[in-house]
Amino acid sequence: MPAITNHLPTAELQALDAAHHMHPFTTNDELAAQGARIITRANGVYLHDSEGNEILDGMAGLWCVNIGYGREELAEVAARQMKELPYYNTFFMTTHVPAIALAKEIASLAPAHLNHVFFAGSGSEANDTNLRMVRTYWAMKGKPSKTVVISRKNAYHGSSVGSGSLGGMSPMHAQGGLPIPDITHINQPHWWAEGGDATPNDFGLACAQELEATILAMGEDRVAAFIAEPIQGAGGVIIPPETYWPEVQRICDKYEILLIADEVICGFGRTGNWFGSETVNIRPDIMTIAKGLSSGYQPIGGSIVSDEIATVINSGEFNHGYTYSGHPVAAAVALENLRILQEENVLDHVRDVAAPALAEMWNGLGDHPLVGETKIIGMMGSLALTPKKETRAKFAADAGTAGYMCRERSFANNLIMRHVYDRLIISPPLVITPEEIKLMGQRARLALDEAYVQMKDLDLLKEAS
Ligand code: PXG
Repeated sequence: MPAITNHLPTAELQALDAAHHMHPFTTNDELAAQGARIITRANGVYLHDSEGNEILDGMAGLWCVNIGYGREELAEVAARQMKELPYYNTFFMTTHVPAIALAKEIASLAPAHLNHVFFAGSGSEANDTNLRMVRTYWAMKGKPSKTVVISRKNAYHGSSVGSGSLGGMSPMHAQGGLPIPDITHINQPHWWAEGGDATPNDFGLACAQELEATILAMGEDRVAAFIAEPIQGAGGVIIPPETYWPEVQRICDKYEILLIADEVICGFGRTGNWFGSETVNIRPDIMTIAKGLSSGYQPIGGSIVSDEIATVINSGEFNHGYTYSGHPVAAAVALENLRILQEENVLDHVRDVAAPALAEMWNGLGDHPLVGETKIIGMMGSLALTPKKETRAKFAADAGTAGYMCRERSFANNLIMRHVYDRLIISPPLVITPEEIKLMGQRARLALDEAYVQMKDLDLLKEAS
């Protein structure tokens, strides 16, 4: 079989890709017509493509390459582990050193009452675990009617049937029969888009109190858990008003509803602490982890579980698990990633250097005529595009048109930013330097300027009526 190498011409690779490769969250016919961008290698915060471009990765891959690309140590650990023990499972009374060591390390980094890890291969799988685990927990405690999980509209918890149901993305629910029963969604604390005339703090409180109203309407004997990202990522980096989380915590405590914090994006330094739960000061019963756990170098996820839940679950058999739960190579690589994060004081770099520089750059874009608000916490930021800041107006054009144009101009200027409808978002590697952040700012502003001119020419700066 001939090898497919990086040295094939771009057009040939694109044709092969279009012929055989179905991409996630993509209109594949459109992609085939345009030709996919082919990433060939990466180092630090830079990606390289098959056309020789060097692209600043403002998204750390998909919010995951926290330590940056090209760390040889992780490759070496993977090679060593593959030679020693490439695979064994953790079912049927067996274990291995990488899974033991990683579980212990995660427990030492997590809040004091979270000391137990159930491994998965991804964030989606981990959230499927959580769904089954919280229902099983209540059943084992003699309360089998507590099956409902409350989540939020526009949340992202993964793409499997369970995690996609937990998520609140309506285009996902529209395909394949989601959500499954006994999952319900309340409003998100997205003041810019949905806060109307309320102050952010009043709106945050009202959103949290919708949780209480939902619990009371269903009866607390029906509700197992509330799941949420401390800061919504894929939904558009939505940072809730400061009134939101304390009220949610109060409500979960009052009605004994388990709190699942989905830390897949927020975990491992993204918000400036080890976990987003620390940043927003909540006390979850379970945390979902993936992405930054291995900085994306290996697929691995998991659930960090409280002592109380683990005690109950461990008293019986939990009929659940994945072939690759605690995969030795993935676990060894994740452990090396955690070593680097700690020994190189990456969280200090975030808090003292990178996050302040990123905030200054990002907030500096607030004076651009397309930008309504800038929001940033730690190393994740968003900005709202609007034709009129004063009224938080939407564009007359279809939602996402402006966002797409800015994203496209950003790519054209060798900066990866994402758009979620008409919000632009960033989430760069945590190790990014002030110089690289400056370059990011220059490219982001150029993208906004170019998109503004295009939109003006196409008469797209009109407000929705
Ligand atoms: N929870 C959260 C909070 C996530 O952000 C998942 C769970 C699922 O993880 P896996 O490993 O199964 O993908 C995620 C994933 C985007 C984007 O475009 C975001 C994610 C995945 C793909 C695309 O923002 N987040």
